[in-house]
Amino acid sequence: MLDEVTAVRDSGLQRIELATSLDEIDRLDAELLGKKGAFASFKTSLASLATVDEKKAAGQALNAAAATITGAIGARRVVLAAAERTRVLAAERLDLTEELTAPRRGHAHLVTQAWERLEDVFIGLGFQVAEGPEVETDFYNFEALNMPRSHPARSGFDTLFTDYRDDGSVLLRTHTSPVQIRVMQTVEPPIYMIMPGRVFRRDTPDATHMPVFHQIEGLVIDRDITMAHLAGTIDAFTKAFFGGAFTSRLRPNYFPFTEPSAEFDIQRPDGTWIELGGCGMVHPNVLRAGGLDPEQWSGFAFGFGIDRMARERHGVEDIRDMYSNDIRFVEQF
Ligand code: FA5
Repeated sequence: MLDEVTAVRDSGLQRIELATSLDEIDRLDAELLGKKGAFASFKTSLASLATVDEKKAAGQALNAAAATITGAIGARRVVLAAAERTRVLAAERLDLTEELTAPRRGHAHLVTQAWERLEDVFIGLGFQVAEGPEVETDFYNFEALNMPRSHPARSGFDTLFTDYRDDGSVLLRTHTSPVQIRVMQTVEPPIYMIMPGRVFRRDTPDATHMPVFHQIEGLVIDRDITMAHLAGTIDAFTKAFFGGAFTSRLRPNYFPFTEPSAEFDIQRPDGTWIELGGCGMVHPNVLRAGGLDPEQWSGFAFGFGIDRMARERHGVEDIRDMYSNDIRFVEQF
């Protein structure tokens, strides 16, 4: 029996030393020292020894081996508990120095860059910048722009209405043209103003359309302003924004708030054309709605899509990509 005790003690000590977790130590503790463990069964078999001396010698050896095992388990527990604690602390540690040591620089969004560049170009041409509200009244978005309630051109703007007052009189502006009226009502001519901003339409997103997009409105009111001033301004702008290899043209069109009206296209260096916006001579009814006398003042207005310009300038195929929030796409510009 003494040999057996020694063998169990030695193999036990070895396994304790190799244990890598507190769970494993608990299992070994039960297996060796527990009520149904190896040492408990040795104790039971003491009774079967023949002489008192044998019992005494085996009992002492058993107690000594059990004490050795108990000590080894306790010591290994301390080591494993410390390792476990270090591991948990490392896993839960918040590395607050990370941002300081590896800063990542962001930059303005593609559309914001185009917006700011447009402002720079027009400020260089002598214009000032104004802005208006995104939630507008029917009066500013339609009525004052020569589109009374029954006007068929209203249906060309897929309007998003608010439920404020429930009569369709408060809406999300469908274009930046209402800011023309707000400017005329508050600024004494001569007026050389641009009005960039966000606009909303119930348009289904596709490669060239978004339901929320951006326009830049232009308004010039002075004495004896003609269509030639409009064409010259648009061409100067085209070259300043896109580069000297681009030209522009006006194509006859219809807008209720300008007469005559035109669509404004630019020609790429490869000879192809792309439509960027609308323009024309401010309609007398619009001047009147803005509180100006059409006999004294004349002017032109234009409205371009900023998103389409950003798309064109950077060769982006699908306007939706600019809003996908895919950092790999946005970081290219
Ligand atoms: C207008 O909104 C007129 N207010 C422009 C205007 C101003 C004409 C002043 C005359 C005088 P239109 O609906 O065509 O016009 O829109 C102008 C430009 O906005 C378009 O040429 C296009 O570049 C852009 N645009 C229109 N709808 C969308 C859309 N869903 N997504 C992105 N860009 C759009």
